[in-house]
Amino acid sequence: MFSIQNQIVLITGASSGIGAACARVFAGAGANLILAARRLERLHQLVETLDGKSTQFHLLQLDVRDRSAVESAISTLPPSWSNIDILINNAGLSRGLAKLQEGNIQDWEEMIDTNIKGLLYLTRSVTPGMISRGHGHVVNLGSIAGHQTYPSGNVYCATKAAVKAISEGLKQDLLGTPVRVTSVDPGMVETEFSEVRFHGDAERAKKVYHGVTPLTPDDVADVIFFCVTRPPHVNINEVILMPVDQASATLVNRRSEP
Ligand code: NDP
Ligand code: 8X3
Repeated sequence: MFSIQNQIVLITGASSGIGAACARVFAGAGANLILAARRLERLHQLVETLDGKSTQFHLLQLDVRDRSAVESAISTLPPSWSNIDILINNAGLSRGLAKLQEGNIQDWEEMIDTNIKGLLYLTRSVTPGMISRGHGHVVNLGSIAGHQTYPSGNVYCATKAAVKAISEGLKQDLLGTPVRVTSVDPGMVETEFSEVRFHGDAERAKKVYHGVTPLTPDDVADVIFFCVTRPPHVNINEVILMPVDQASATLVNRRSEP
């Protein structure tokens, strides 16, 4: 097993859900963490709850949609933080659930700018250093939505299909280097995801998980941790994980209806 003790791990979207769970798992294993999100206060709160033995933290208030902010955040990292070993491209969101012909164009742009362009900006800024140091791992958060489009999921599903293509393309383009690429593609995970999708409608968001046992953010973080701790010659390209109560993007076993 590859130890991540003292490895530098950059997690985007660490202020909530899967990103925060990754921070907990990696801190517990002694990695040094760069935690990025727009809500800096949330990152401070998270750090207070983490109990990693020798873990150090560097917090970045960062909107991944802002190309120059991403470039500057990475290029101005203090020297002790600049050699990123693992990049977890987790920041992402869905906005709305509407038929394409009725869709909100601002919602589309937010998803495309965050889930595709933000992920690309980070990857473009971080991977050259990994190549020159001869060491690194990029983990992208895809989704079952990148494999199967569901009704009214149109643009969100398209962004995750793009993440799938980007992960495959990056793996091809890094061939000949030791840098690894993994796409972790979950089904239903209970986080703030649905509340964000429904623009803060908590009641509607709760119904998404009604009558099922969804994945937890910790379940996904465990899988990510497994992927990055394989021996250096092993690359896990893609993992699809879903709850036992889910069989596809649209087929969910609900024991009771909301
Ligand atoms: P959460 O809403 O709980 O967390 C999303 C995180 O992304 C937050 O920390 C948020 O931080 C961050 N984020 C959003 N926009 C930006 C931005 N412009 N710049 C920087 N950070 C941003 O959702 P999840 O934990 O569920 O989502 C994490 C990833 O997992 C996403 O890519 C999502 O698509 C994917 N996923 C989720 C599934 C689910 O069912 N929950 C299933 C499959 C994949 P802040 O607002 O502070 O900036
Ligand atoms: C999040 C899972 O199925 O709601 O990517 O799109 S789903």
